[in-house]
Amino acid sequence: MPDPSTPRSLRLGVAGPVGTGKSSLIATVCRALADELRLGVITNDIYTDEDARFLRSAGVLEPERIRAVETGACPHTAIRDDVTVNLLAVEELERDFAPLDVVLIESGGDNLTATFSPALVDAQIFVLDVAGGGDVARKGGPGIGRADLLVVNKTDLAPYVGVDVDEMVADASAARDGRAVLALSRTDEPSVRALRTWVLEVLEGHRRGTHVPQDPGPMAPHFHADESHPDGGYVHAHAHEHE
Ligand SMILES: Nc1nc2c(ncn2[C@@H]2O[C@H](COP(=O)(O)OP(=O)(O)O)[C@@H](O)[C@H]2O)c(=O)[nH]1
Ligand SMILES: [Mg+2]
Repeated sequence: MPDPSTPRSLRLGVAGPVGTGKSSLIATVCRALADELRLGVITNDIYTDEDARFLRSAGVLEPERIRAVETGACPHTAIRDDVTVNLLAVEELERDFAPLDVVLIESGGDNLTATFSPALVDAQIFVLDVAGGGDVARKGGPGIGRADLLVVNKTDLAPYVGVDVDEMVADASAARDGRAVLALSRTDEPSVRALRTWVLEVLEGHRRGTHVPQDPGPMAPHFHADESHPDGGYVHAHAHEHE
């Protein structure tokens, strides 16, 4: 039986479009904190366990502490609308390696507007990269606007893609009403230390009971063109009731 006096792990979601560096960021967090915290990782891929295999091969955590959820189509659904498979995976991991301090959950990364449900995670990071263009932060969306932390990733590439990092961070900060924004590169030590500090602060708040999970809000209604519908697509609205 778990000790009821020990708070359960901090469940930390990492969302953002494919290729922005979510798996790499998780590897970076594990590398920075594995000596002092007990960590676990859940990945979400549509058809494969590629992210889990990448993280196991990075050697930053015992391979058994990294588990893959295969979501089938629509990976955003598994982190937002029906979180059952993810919750079961998190709870199993917490039970098998009790006590864990932090479980990192990587989203399938299919969509710029996908966010985690607060029923699944206590806090979430949204990851953009400079290669996606300097104006993407300005375009907004629930993750960019209201995730607990917005990461502008791969700043080492900025000179090659003609992006002004300071400007991108300023645009992002404006879109977030001052919520935290971090310019990150895995090759920039001070930025990795800042990420580590942020995770430790959120964990501290979670343990003290002062951290309040936020719901960034649902993604925009959208179509899947290949799904059969008389109008040529299936409206996939993810309707939620909000207070
Ligand atoms: N230059 C650079 N490349 C990075 C950085 N972080 C990740 N990448 C690369 O970006 C690509 C996508 O990273 P990955 O973590 O798999 O992205 P994910 O799809 O969001 O999980 C890979 O080729 C990584 O090596 C970074 O800080 N700098
Ligand atoms: Mg990944």
